[in-house]
Amino acid sequence: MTATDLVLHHYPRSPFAEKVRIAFGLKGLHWHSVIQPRIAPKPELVALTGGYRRIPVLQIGADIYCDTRRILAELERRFPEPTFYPTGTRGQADVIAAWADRALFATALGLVFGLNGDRFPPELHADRASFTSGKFDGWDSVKMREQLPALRDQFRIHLAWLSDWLAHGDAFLLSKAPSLADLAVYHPLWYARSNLGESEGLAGHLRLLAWMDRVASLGHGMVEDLSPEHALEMARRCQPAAGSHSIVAADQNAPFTEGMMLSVTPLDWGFDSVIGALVSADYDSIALRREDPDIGATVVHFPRAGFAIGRL
Ligand SMILES: N[C@@H](CCC(=O)N[C@@H](CS)C(=O)NCC(=O)O)C(=O)O
Repeated sequence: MTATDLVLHHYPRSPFAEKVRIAFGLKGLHWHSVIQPRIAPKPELVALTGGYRRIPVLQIGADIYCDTRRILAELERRFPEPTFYPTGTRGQADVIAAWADRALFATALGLVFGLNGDRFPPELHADRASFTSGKFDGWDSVKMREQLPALRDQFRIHLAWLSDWLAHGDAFLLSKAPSLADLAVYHPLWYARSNLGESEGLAGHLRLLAWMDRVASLGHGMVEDLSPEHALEMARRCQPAAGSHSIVAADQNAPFTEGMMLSVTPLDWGFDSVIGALVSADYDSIALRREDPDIGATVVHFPRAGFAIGRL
């Protein structure tokens, strides 16, 4: 393995991980798969991130990319062709992704847990209840089931919007070629379809199902398994890449200076903060450097959309 190899920390049933796996397929990339646990604790993941436990996480040497928004931005930077943004789709694709990653995902998740909640182990419910700090009805199966009629309504509306949209006749949502919008809209529907089949309205949307099959056929790229120990060893052996070290000095909140200690915390769920010294920041990305007693220095990269930055 080399310092620029792509290592994805994930687990098979994670919808957000599926977004990245399909992104690998779209770009035809070779990557290494590290399977992480579905519930905390995740010692071999947080050693790399400094506390962030969400899935997926992309590791390239000692650079650690958190959140699919930041992961896809990095893949686009390193492997620009084929692009996630066919001509004219930047901006549109980002707005659609923000809707799909929150509203569409939350509806699909609510439906799966509302219908199948009893089949998931109690440890998963307990973990997700603390992970979401009381959102989603405290992850209580009975309360989640009570939400089903409302969630079904919402899901059917979402499906109808998407199906109407595809009436334009192009193969993908924003153009003849796939874009980031397709990846983002696909993963919650993949999650619903793989857990619930085509009930809950999908069966009535043949155009949408055909589009899902087209996205699925992008595949997952070329994948090789890797153990968590090997991934940690990789981080130990590598130095974080120097990068461009650009810092937006006149930030809207307060000036940023290289090396200042900051925290970065998700705004939606999984509110674990990562603390580190500022390496770089621009309008939609921020990177912190931290030292782990076992693996040494890592730089942890986040998007700014959906994250709060705190000054220590
Ligand atoms: N906005 C994040 C969301 C990530 C997320 O919520 N992932 C889920 C799995 S699909 C998660 O981490 N769940 C808790 C866990 O797996 O520990 C992203 O785009 O990566």
